[in-house]
This record gives sequence, structure tokens and C-alpha cells, in this order.
Amino acid sequence: MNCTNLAFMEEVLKEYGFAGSQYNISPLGNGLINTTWLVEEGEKKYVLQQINQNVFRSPEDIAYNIRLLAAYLEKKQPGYLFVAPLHTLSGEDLVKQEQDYFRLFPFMDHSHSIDVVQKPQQAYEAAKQFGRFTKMLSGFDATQLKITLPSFHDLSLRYRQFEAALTTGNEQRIEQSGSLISFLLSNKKIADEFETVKKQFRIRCIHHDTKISNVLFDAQDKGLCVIDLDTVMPGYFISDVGDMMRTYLCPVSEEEKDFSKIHIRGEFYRAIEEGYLSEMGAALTEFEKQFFHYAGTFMIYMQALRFLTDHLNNDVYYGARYEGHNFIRAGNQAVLLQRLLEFNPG
Ligand code: GN1
Ligand code: MG
Repeated sequence: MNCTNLAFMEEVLKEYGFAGSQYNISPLGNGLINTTWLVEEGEKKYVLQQINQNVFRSPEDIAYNIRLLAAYLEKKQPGYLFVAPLHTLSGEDLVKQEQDYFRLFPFMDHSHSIDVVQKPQQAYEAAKQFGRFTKMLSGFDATQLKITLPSFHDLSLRYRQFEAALTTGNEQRIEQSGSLISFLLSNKKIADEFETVKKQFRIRCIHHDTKISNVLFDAQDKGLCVIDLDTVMPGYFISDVGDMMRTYLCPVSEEEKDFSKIHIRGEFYRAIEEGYLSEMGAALTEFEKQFFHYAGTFMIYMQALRFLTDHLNNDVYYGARYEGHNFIRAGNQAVLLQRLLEFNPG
């Protein structure tokens, strides 16, 4: 099925009571996994999303988790803004159209998202929102959640997958990636450290995708809420703090080809720290706090491994918009890792 097929999407939207052709559909956002559209009907806006089932094998599990969280938050944290999918006319929060799964979200009025963090205040607000999310759910037993992506942030597994790609991957690409491969192999200690310390981290409700575009801001740039809840699972705080460092510290994104632009912005580091700890400071253990900086190296290293593994495996996971796309992304993340290793948070 070609998802840009309008007739097919009309069928999906009909389930929600939309009458054909009274609305406009346009692509939205820049996620790498799911496909997202903006649906506009007069003044009203919605977000339609198709779940990528090559990645998320059981979309029903995602819907189950969101229902569970929504019910808990509604009861225990009624003032908390949680964006759950809308229901179809027959009361479903997920639409199965042939083999594909879709859901529809309300578009939050007067909200906007950003793709690159330009001001420390934005990093602060986002970090506060992700900290708040975990804090709001501290009374909820995270192990009740279904595992929507098994071993998602298991760095040891990501390392093993990288090693496997070095033997079974595209030979030409392996040969051409020599120096990047050596750099990642030489940083294996980051994965070893994870194995040593992970058991001492608390299991919490973790978002697992804290990039800046997953926060909604209001017109004054105050954080409103977090979105993209597909990877909310039991996990460790280093995933969320680390992915913020990965995506907020540097003035350019993982897509940047000019690596000379990659550097660490100290004031953004402090903004993440202050924002996250303003919510989670009292909840994190002293042990966890010692791994705040490690969180960044953990996530950046993992992302570099994942991009290079995918490049060696012919881009089967992330896809590529140009030849060598994942090689560039991996190289970008490797430079970012090197910069963070050199950085002294003071
Ligand atoms: C993917 O699809 P998106 O952009 O929300 C990926 C993240 C990566 C990110 C890198 C399920 O997220 O883990 O950090 O790309 N999500 C999945 O841009 O693999
Ligand atoms: Mg995501």
C-alpha cells in the first residue's frame, strides 16, 4: 500500500467521522520511523500518523500503554497535559486499514515545536517537561507497560549488533568506514560501563525519545507537554537525559554534513541539568546523579553505533535519502561524542 494514496487515508479518516474531501492533508514533521500528516478541516487541525510496523511489531501494545498512562494520569495528576489519541466513531483509538495501523491526535492549539534548540531557555523547558513526565508517573509501576521495542536502549545489544554488521554487512561499506569503525570500537568502554552500572539505576517510566521536536511549546516558548509516546517503557533516566544532550547541546543536528559546526554549548548543558533536576532532582538517587554526564556519552555512542550499523546493513532500518546518509549521520554523532568526551561540565 502506498500511504500517500489519498483514497486510502480517506477511508481511515471516515472512521473518525470526516466527510471526504472537506479537509486538507499535508506531510508533517521529520521523524525517521512513523509517517505523520497534518489534517486541516476549516479551523480545526489534527495529526494523523501511520505506525511503522517494521519497527513497532505490535501497534496494539503502544495503544495499550497510552491507555494505561492516560487512565493513571487522569486519576492521579488531573492537571497534567497528556495528549492521547482521539477515538473513532466506534470508540477505537487505533484504526487498522488492511495491514496498516493509524491513529489520530488532536493538534494542540497555539502550540509549536522546534527542530533545533536555539536558546538555553528552550533546553531548560524541554528538560523540565521530560523530567516532569517521569515524575508525574513515579507512583505508577513502570513494569506494567508493554515493551513496544524490545531492548531499545540496551547499549550492549547495540554494540553486538554493530559487531555482527562488521562481519555480515556490506563489504565495500565496511572497507570504506575503517576509521569510523576503529573510533567506535575504541570507545567500547562506554558500553562496558553500562553493563557494570545499569543494575543500580532505578526502573522508571522513561520516554526514550527526548529530542526537541517531541516537546510542544506555547507562544511564549514555555513547555506545554511531551509527545511521541510510542517508546514510553520502563527504563533508566540516562536514556532521557542522554538523548537531550545528544540533540540540544550542539547547534546543528545529526543531519549536518559540515562537522566543523559540531561543538558543545556549555550553557545548554546547564539548562538541561537545571530543567531536568527542577523536576527530578529529589527523585534521582545520589548514585544516579553521578551518571548525569555519562548519560550523554551513553546515548551519543549508541546513536553513532546504530547509524553506522544501519549503513553497513544497507540502510534497512533508518532508510537513506542519499548515498551514504547513515554514514554521515554516524560520523556526525562520532564527532559529537568526541566533543562531549572533551567537555568539562565544571
Ligand atoms: C528515531 O522516528 P524518530 O525520529 O522519532 C529512533 C530514535 C533515534 C532517532 C534519531 C523507534 O526516532 O531512537 O534516536 O530516530 N526511533 C526508533 O533521529 O528507532
Ligand atoms: Mg520517535
